Amino acid sequence: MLRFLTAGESHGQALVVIVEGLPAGLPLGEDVLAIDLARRQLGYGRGRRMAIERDRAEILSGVRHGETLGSPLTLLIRNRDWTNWQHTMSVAAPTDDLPGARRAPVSRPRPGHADLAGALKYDRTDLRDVLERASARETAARVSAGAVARVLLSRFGIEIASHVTRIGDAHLPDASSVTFDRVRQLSSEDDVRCVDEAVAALMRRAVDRAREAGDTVGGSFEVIAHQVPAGLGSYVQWDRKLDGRLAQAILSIPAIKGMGFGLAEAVAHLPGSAVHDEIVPAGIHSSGTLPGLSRPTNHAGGLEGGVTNGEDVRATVWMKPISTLMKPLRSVDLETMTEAKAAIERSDVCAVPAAAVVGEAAVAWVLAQAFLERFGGDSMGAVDAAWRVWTNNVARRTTATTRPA
Ligand code: EPS
Repeated sequence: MLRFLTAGESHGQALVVIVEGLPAGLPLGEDVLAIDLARRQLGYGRGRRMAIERDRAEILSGVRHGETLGSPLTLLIRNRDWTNWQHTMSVAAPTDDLPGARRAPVSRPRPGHADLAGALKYDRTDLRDVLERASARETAARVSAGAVARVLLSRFGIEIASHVTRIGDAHLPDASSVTFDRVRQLSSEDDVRCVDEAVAALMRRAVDRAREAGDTVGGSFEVIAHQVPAGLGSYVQWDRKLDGRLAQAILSIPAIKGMGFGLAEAVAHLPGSAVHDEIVPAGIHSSGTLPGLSRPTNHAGGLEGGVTNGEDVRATVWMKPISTLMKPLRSVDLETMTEAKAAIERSDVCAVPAAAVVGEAAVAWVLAQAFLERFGGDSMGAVDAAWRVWTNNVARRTTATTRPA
């Protein structure tokens, strides 16, 4: 079973990830992990923290001479900001010589953040004890795990990309018509990652307006996984359905409030004939990964019955505006139980482009899990062999010329 856990506070020393269940023999190095970590740091509307950090995952275990060993992989992402927080975030109990926090305790929960619910749940009075772990900083750890998953998937031709479809009132008129190839062409240095330059300019303006108003702005993005084999996930049990598993991974990203596959919410008002994707014999080109078959549309977003169907997996995701407002909303000071403005922490005005990169990591992770459930083994040699059997079988089943008369 492929699994990972993360640890680390936003202003603690580091984030740590332990990944277990990788087959031995997968080529892996730190440079490839750095690519997605750098992409996550970008984005028009990001705050000052991103100017401090240069996220890089160090591999502490599980790899030798450039290949995985089958043993747990440990990744360490140091927080450069730690030097400014070592007293406030000190592990040791405060003493007379070192009185601990240099920053005042946080007592005014931000509406929309985990502050209030977390303080009650863990019985903490300084909300910093909650917000440090609830912070979206933790997504750097998830992105490094997702980058490992991406390395595995890319060996079998599976690619994942994302694009921003809305920021505030600026949106693409028809995101579903955007092809994977167009999304793949987006530069990793693009600060909005929208396929339409005119819409991107409006998106930047929406962020500027929010910043000037002391406000924040949300949006939406789409993650597309390309060349996904059919048959990942299963319809036989509720918790094996891959759409449900992808949704769990995506909805657990901070500030994500909803998502849908393919047509998403439009399935609620269109007739069945306009929703379901016809199946036709392929000419020279099949639409997805099934030779001999083609789907003229992909409204299902690559999943039918909770199982991948060979088309691109397409997930649209909605992100709320970040909850730290420079013009704060009303809250209650939990020390005095009197009305007060919510606390202000350093934050971002908009993190939709960054969240899209985290969304890619979530999709990569779940697909890699499902891939190894289907084709897994202790070594990459075993995985490669299982994959060859599958691709031969699919070709035999779906190509008319090879079928017996
Ligand atoms: C983030 C790091 C955080 C925030 C942001 C995302 O750093 P800091 O709290 O030091 O500014 O910039 O987190 C939030 C907006 C949030 O609400 O938690 C990161 O690394 O992505």
